[in-house]
Amino acid sequence: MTIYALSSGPGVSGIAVIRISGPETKIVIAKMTKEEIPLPRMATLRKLNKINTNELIDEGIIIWFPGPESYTGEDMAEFHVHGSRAVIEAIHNSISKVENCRIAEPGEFTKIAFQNGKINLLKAESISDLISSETEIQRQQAIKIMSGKSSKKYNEWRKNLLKILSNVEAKIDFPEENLPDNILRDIKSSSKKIKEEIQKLLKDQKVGERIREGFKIAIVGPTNAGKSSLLNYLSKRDVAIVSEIAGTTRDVIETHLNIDGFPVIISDTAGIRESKDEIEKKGIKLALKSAEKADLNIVMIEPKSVDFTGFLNDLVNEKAIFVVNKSDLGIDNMSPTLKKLNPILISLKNEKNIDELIATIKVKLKNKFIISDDILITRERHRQHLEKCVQHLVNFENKNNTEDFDKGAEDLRLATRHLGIIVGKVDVEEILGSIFNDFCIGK
Ligand SMILES: Nc1nc2c(ncn2[C@@H]2O[C@H](COP(=O)(O)OP(=O)(O)O)[C@@H](O)[C@H]2O)c(=O)[nH]1
Ligand SMILES: [Mg+2]
Repeated sequence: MTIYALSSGPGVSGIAVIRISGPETKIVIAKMTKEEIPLPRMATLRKLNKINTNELIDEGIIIWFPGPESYTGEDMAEFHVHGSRAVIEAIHNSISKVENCRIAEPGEFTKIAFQNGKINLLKAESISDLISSETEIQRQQAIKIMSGKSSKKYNEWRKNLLKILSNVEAKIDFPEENLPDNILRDIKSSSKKIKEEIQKLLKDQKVGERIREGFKIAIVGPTNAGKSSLLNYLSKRDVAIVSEIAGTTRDVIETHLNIDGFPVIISDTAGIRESKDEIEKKGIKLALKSAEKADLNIVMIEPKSVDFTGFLNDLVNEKAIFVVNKSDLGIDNMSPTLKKLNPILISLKNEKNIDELIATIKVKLKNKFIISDDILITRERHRQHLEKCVQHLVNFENKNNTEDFDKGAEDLRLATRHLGIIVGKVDVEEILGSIFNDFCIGK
């Protein structure tokens, strides 16, 4: 089967790139150009005609990539044509008339590249991350994974575990030959070393996932403090309704921001107070949940409504920034409890001191995003397999008896398998769908 799709972004553009991959690629080129196939990897100007009628569609560049030296490993071609909807549609239409050609599914080019051993699973995922990266730090992270340091580490752990496994299996196969004590000790200490390295990686504060998904900030506090006003100010548009009527915000309203290259998802929440209104009560519950899930809470209060006996007290922790809004109304006597929290005094009305708040947010973000290691866990999928790998290694360590060796071998096999799944070195059909479906068509 040969697949084709628009690989450049949708919409009108100067140039659009249509990619074709599969055994019929050469036939498509021949039928549409009625000329000889261009030299491999040489940008070649050609007229593209409708198949069957020979009517000229457009003139463009064709690049012919004979397999296996191509992205997918199959025969491939790129048509660089003028980026109008009509041109793209006419070309798609013509290719579809060639037997065995069909439009590609989302992520299918990359899936074929993976299936043909051109890239591993981590690289496939990082290509998807790079395509969807919106901020500088997301791009840096995706390119880091693409360069393969994480895969190298996972493969190295896996290789070492396989070596241990072969020693253990030798013991099972030839029980009469006593393994020297030092080999037994070596087996244990190398598996322990790998386990500890993975555990260290797992204690990463989820930086990689945060960068990929966005750092969560919740604006919480009592009603009417100016939470929705802050969200609107930060996102530079009216996302949330601002009103002097207390209890206006009920749903959690999220917007995505780029703060100094850091991806942030900021959410405005319902003001917290005692309420009899069922819907408002639901909103308050959601607000408290958002605060709990967030990486950072901006706790907004106004000078009049500072009561630390209730929920505010629960929000005092290291992920909170306390902000007193409406400083334009005058702040006479701050309570000692509030003073201790070093609140930032701002006025959204007069746009006073908001710079300081943003600077504080940035410092907190930077502290959370410090990456000391090149190896990053960027997806929950990787974390889960690493955690399972550790579990099996712990099980292996707990088998002290040589009679337990065949069970120990199974522990090691499972541990290895989980590392293999991350890079795609085992039978992974079942997880492929979920990964490549995240792609858009043409990738
Ligand atoms: N005087 C003054 N009023 C403000 C300030 N910020 C917001 N407000 C007003 O306070 C009311 C409540 O604001 P809102 O953002 O809806 O608060 P929320 O309930 O916490 O979301 C609105 O009438 C705003 O115009 C400020 O800095 N000073
Ligand atoms: Mg509000």
